[in-house]
Order: sequence, then C-alpha cells, then structure tokens
Amino acid sequence: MSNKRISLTRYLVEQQRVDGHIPSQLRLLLEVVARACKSISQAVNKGDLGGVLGAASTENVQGEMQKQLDIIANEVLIEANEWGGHLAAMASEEMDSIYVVPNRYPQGEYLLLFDPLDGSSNIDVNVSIGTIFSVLKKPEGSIGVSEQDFLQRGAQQVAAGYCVYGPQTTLVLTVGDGVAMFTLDREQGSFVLTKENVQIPPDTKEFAINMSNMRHWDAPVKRYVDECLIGKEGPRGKDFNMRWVASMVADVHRILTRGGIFMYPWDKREPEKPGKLRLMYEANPMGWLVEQAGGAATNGKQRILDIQPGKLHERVSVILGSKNEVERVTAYHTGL
Ligand code: P6P
Repeated sequence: MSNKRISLTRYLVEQQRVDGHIPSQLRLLLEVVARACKSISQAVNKGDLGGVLGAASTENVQGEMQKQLDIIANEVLIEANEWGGHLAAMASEEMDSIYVVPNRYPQGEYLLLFDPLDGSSNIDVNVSIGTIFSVLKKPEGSIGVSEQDFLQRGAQQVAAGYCVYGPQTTLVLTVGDGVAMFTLDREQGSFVLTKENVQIPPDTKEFAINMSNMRHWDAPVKRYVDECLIGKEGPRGKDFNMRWVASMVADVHRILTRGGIFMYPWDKREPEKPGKLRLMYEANPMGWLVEQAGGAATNGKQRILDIQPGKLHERVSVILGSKNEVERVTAYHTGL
C-alpha cells in the first residue's frame, strides 16, 4: 500500500465513485456510524475521569445489568443516525424493540443494527471493547417499517463492521469488496486506511474459547479442543496456543489480523438457548467480515449467514475464523 494517507471518507467516495459499489446514502450512513464510534471512543478513553464507568441501575433486553457506557454508546448511535434521512429504523442489543426514525426526520431505505458496546464486562478493567454494526436494506414495497423487516439472513447485509476501542481505535469495515481497517488519528480526528484486502490464514495454532465452560460443551467441541490440547503428539501434529479476551470484538480483530478460531458454542448450561451470542448484531456482521477476509463462520452445522432469523434478539452458536479449522469443527458436528 502506498504511503499516501487515505481517509475513510476518501475510501468510501472511491468505493462509491470508482467501483460503483455503494450508493451515496450508504456512504453517508457509514460516515455517520464512524463519527459516532469516534465519540464513543472518546467516552471510553476518559474512563474514571469521565465518571462513566460502573453499572447503570438498569437491565437490557437480555436481562443483563447495563453499564453506564452501554447506555451512553447506544444514545450516541441513535442521536447520530436518526436525522440523516438514510435510515428507516435501528435495532440495538440495548433496546427491546426497534427504534423507528421519528416522523420529524426523513425516512431512508436502510436498517442499522448494532451492539453499541460489546464486551461490557471489560469496561471497568481497561480491556479492549467495541461497537459492532450491521446494515440491511428495508425490503422493497414494505409500507412503514417493522421488526419483521429486520429478520433477514446475514447474507443480505450491505455493510458490516466494528470499531475496537483498544490501544488504537480501529474501524474495520466491509461493503462486500473485502475487508479494510482504518486507525483513528486522534490529532486529525479522522480514520486513516491502515490495512486493506485483509486475509485470514486458512490454518492456525491459536484457538479462542472460554475454557471454564468445558464440562458443558457438546462432544464435537470437546473433541476439537482436546485435540488442540494434546498438541503435536496427537492427531493435530502441532501444539496450539489459547486466547480468550471475553470481548468478541477483540478476539475477532486478532483473528482478522493473524488468524485463529473463535468459538462460543451451544452448551448444556441453558440447553433451550442455541448459544450466548446474538445472531443479528454480533454473529452476522462478524461472520460476513470473516468470510470477506477468506475465513468461515458457522453455527457448527450451517453457515451463519444462511440462518433465517425468527426473532430480533435471537442467539446462535458461533464458530468462526481460519477456514480449515472452522471446517474441521463443523465436520465434527455434522460427521461430514
Ligand atoms: P463469557 C461479551 O459480553 C460477549 O457478548 C462477547 O463479546 C464475548 O465473546 C462473550 O460475551 C464472553 O462471554 O461467557 O466468556 O464472559
């Protein structure tokens, strides 16, 4: 890549103009989301100095205690996006139902879904967290907008990405033409292109799973992790390393950067739930990013992006990352 600094704005204009890849309304939407992520990054960076750490006194739709920053991040995304005329509605992990753009603003054709601050359990201990977002188009001919309009397969996404608030603040984005990474230049206040055409190595020696749940796993996951732990004396013929940040954004960013496999599978703790992570605003955007970078993403049995959602906040088992590893775990589930 030349040493010419390419801003997010220029990258998106070129995706719109040169490749005809994204309409101006989608470009506007992505620039607004990026600006909102900058504001969230500022709030996160203040930490105790901003008086925004710690729990709020409320629970989200998942029944999880909300952190103050969860609520702040949600409000920042709503306020940044509701007036621009590019959206019909928004959906968030932090809101029970969809947020329809108020009548005082023009309605657009896009639907924005987000987990405003993923990894909240890490906020108070200064570990990387992030915002995950997914963009769908409102179905043609749909009058008004309803939750039903959001229930589209991940393969229907027109844009997806996340912003990781770590040692750097980095926006990672796909519009279906590969994966690009933009690092926030705090002096200029702009996101600068630092990686494009990101590729995940098809093989890896690094797996990510919460090992404390081992006794609850299904046999295929247990088999895969056991083989990794046996190492080079076992069927894998190589030793493995393990990482678990407990922030999906941080684990996925590592995998996009150097490969690996991330697993949050179904387990016996709550057998009626297909998994812990949410399909619409965690697994789908991350699954598309990983596929666009040459990786794979399944629920152990099928491609995540092919799952037809039944509910806005439905959960899913997630196996994603280096293609050959994801295919192995999936084969252990399906016997193929
Ligand atoms: P556990 C964060 O709360 C999250 O939704 C993901 O970001 C993360 O991968 C997972 O949950 C961590 O879950 O059970 O290990 O705390």
